[in-house]
Amino acid sequence: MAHSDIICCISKRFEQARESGNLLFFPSTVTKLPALGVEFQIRLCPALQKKPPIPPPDLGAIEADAGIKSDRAEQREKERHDPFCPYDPHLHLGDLQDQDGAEYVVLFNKFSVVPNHFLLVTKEFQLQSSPLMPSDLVQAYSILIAGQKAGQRYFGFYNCGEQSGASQPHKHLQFIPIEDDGPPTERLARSAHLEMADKPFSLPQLPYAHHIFRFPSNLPSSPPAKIEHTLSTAFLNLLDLVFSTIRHATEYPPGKPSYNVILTIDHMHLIPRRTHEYTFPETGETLSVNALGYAGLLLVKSEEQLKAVQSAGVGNILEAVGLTSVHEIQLGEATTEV
Ligand code: B4P
Repeated sequence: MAHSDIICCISKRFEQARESGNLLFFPSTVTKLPALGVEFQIRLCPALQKKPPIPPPDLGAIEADAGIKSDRAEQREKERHDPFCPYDPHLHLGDLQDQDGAEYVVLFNKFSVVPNHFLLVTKEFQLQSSPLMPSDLVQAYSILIAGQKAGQRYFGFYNCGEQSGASQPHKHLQFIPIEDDGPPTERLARSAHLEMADKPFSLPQLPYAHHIFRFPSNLPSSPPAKIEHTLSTAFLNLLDLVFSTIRHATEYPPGKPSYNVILTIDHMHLIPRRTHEYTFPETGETLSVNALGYAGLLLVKSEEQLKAVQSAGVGNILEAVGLTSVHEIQLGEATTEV
């Protein structure tokens, strides 16, 4: 299937899936919160408190089994609860395959807070804690290009590792439509003036560690081999910086590093993560943060949580669940015109 076929009827198919009752849509309201030189969006969705529970996957055991790579381990993996295999056919948008044979299914998010939120899932089970492969990146970017050509803009994100905010261990990237020129932190990245166009950079006004790469402006119309090379090189360079940031961090949790990825037509952002949730000091309540938080889109499930976020400050929350920005180990620092 072509990427454009996934995009073309998405709104109609979203409504069909919703009407069938197989896709659950949770209404929400958005509060804009100016912080760190940009307007963050805090989405309040009380209805999510009634989201049906999904059996928690045994992440530790799955990682251990993947390390063993025996037939028995593979069988055990398959037997565990995996919402993407087998997937719900009512949520199925199509299949994608790249020239090297890597296969994917595209599914609507079953628990949608924004319309047309969909997932790119590896057909065979792969670990969510594994890095993005060139084929993952190319498929994701091709979806963004198809959206752009159809006049529908999306951005992609990937929650990698136990502390990243991911809840499902089967490898999947997610896509959310962008209403305007956002998401918010992408707006900041776009306004950055770079001394060296082909080097990773960070934004001085953001207190948390993050690493961004700007793609050449002609990338969407470049030959496939150039797209693959650019995306893969960018990812590896940014991942190196994530590992380097983590090595400099004190008290980083043991185990595989966790990080978030945000992919737009113009940039790739990687954000190292220390922990998946923020604990409000006054109440001890927690707030889960995934890649969307670092895109500038936080999700809260009650008015109290919204007030608590406003009082704690978005920058403090993102710094606490990520790592403190250490500019001297970064290759480049941008100056922004905001
Ligand atoms: P993960 O990477 O594992 O985790 P997540 O997006 O943080 O979602 P989580 O499941 O932790 O939900 P949460 O209450 O925090 O992604 C797994 C994805 O698979 C999720 O999108 C999940 O809904 C989806 N899924 C699970 N079972 C499925 C099935 N059987 N078939 C198809 N898809 C399935 O957040 C609730 C929802 O709000 C999530 O969808 C989340 O992505 C979304 N969300 C979070 N912040 C948001 C924001 N600021 N704006 C809009 N949406 C937001």
